Amino acid sequence: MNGPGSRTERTVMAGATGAIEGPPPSEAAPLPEGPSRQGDRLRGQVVVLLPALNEEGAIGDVIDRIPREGLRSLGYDVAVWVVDGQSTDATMDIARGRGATTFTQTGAGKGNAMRQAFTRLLSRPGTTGRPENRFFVMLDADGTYPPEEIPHFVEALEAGGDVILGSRLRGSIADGAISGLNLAGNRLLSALASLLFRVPVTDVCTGMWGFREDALRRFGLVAKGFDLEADLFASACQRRARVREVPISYGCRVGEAKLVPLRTGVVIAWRLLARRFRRSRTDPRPTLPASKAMREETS
Ligand SMILES: Nc1nc2c(ncn2[C@@H]2O[C@H](COP(=O)(O)OP(=O)(O)OP(=O)(O)O)[C@@H](O)[C@H]2O)c(=O)[nH]1
Ligand SMILES: [Mg+2]
Repeated sequence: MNGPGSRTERTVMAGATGAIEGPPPSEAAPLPEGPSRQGDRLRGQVVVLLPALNEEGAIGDVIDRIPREGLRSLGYDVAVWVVDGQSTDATMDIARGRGATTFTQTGAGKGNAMRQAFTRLLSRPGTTGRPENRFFVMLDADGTYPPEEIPHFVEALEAGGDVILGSRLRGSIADGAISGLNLAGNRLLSALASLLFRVPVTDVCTGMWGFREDALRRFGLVAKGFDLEADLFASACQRRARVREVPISYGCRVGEAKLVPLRTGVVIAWRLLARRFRRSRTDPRPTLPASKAMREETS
C-alpha cells in the first residue's frame, strides 16, 4: 500500500551474518562504542520490537531506518528484536543479516507473539541493570510506521509517560495508506476505548507504541491476535499508567496485509468491552510463561 514516511536519518546496522544460538545482545554483546559508553552518559537502553510475519519486502528497510546513532547520542544503547510469526519467506534471513535478534513465537497471532516476547525480555535485565532506564518501542515491520520517530517516544517516556501511543490521526497519513473503512473503524474504536476507560485516545489501533519497563511489567495481557493494541490500552488504563500520545507519520504498506478489517474490528471491540466489564477474568500475570519451544537467536 505505501511508501514510507519521512526519512530524516538512515543508519545501516553492522551486517553480521550467521545466526548463533545464545542470549540477546542485552546480556551478551559488548556495548557499542560511542557517546552512550562515555562515562555516565549511558542513560539507558531502548529495545525496538518488530512483530513480523512474512515481511521480506519491508523488514530490511525498517531495521535500517532505526536511528541508532541518534539514540546513542541521546545516551541509549539500542537492541533490535524481530518477533517472528513463523515466517516462510526471507524475513528472518534479512533480519539476521542486519544483526537483529530474532525471536520466533509459538502458535499464531500478533498478540501471542508480543506477549511471548515481552515475557522473554522482562525475564532478563537490560544493559544498565536499572529497569527504570529500559524503554521498549514496538512498531509494525511492514514499512508503515516511522522508525525515525522513535526518539520522540523516548523523549515522551523521559518526560514521565509510562505508555506512549503513536497517533496517526494527530500526525499525517499518506494518500491511500488507510482505507476509508479502516479509518472509520479506527475512529469508532478509539471513541469506544475513550468512553470505556475515560482516557482520551485518538488512535487506539496504532501499531507504534512506547513503554516504560515498570509499566509493561504491571500489564495483564490476554490478547492473541490483532486485539493486542486494545489489550495494551486497556491494561495501561486499568493499571493507571500515564498514557500519552505523540503524532506520527504513517505510510503505505509494503507487501500483503494479514488483517481482515471487519472481523478484526469486532475482535478489537470485544477485547475492549471484555477488559472493561470482565476484568476479574483477565490473566493478572504480565504475559504467557516463556516456553522452551520459543526460539531466539542473536546474530
Ligand atoms: N509475530 C507475528 N507478527 C504478525 C502476525 N500477524 C501479523 N504480524 C505482524 O504485525 C504487523 C501488523 O500486521 P498487518 O498485517 O500490517 O496489520 P495492520 O497493520 O493492522 O493492517 P494493514 O493496515 O492492512 O497493514 C505486521 O508487521 C505483521 O507482519 C503474527 O501472527 N505473528
Ligand atoms: Mg500494517
